[in-house]
Amino acid sequence: MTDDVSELHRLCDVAAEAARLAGSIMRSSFEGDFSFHEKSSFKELVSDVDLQCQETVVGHVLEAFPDHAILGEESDEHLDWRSCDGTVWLIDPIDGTTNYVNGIPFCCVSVAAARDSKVVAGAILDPFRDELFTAVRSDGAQLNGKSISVSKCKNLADSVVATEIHYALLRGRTGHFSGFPRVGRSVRSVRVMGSAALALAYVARGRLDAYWTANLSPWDTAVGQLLIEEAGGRVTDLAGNAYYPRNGPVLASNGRIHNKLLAIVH
Ligand code: 2AM
Ligand code: CA
Repeated sequence: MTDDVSELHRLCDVAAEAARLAGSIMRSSFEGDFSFHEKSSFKELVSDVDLQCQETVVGHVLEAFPDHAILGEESDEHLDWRSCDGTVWLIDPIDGTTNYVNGIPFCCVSVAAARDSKVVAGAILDPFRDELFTAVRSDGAQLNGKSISVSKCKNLADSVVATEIHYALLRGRTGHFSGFPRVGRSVRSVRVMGSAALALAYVARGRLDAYWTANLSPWDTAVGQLLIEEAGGRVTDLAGNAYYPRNGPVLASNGRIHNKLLAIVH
């Protein structure tokens, strides 16, 4: 292992440790008496548990690397992570907050480390199934320490894909919905999971063949994109252009059905 790779593994280990700390808060507070409120609209919630998890993750990362920069979903300021010098961490303390608040145990914590405008290592933890997805750039993707790869599905008719719905509707992005019936008719089934990061991890693991949506944020996709690419899949915008974690649409797949989906998603 070169120094460089071992350095990236160190980032991955710290991401995984931070995710485990947040995961244990998520589990112990689940169905408990926490409070939550709306953010910019009635469709976006943040709970006390999100804030506690973010504080814990940030605390752990900064203890290990005091001079690194932080972009967290629940931070007051959202810096442009690609213009940061050195290492920047992209943190989603609970991805799937609406699921969490409703007592639906499908959500995760996502912690990524990026350098030179690229995500280089990260971890997604599903604390309810004890599934830890990890990836290191150019060194593969793993689930609980075992290598994972995307599905082999080649035909849309055999594929199971996932998406999100609500934000697109509110912002008048009806284009997402004009593509929806075409996708629905072409694939075996469409799922709405409610946690983008965990759905992306499922694409990397081959449980879903693809995932697309009209609008996500950088912390939603940072680890998921790396997992999928390291597991042999492909991530682009909805026009097939190169993707990096940002505010906007995304199409992630096993690669084999990517072009067929691109042709019908928008
Ligand atoms: P969150 O739970 O961390 O807010 C379905 O709700 C998915 O969309 C979740 O992954 C959710 O992340 C994400 N999401 C929620 N609000 C969003 C927003 N305003 N923009 C983009 N993605 C959002
Ligand atoms: Ca999120």
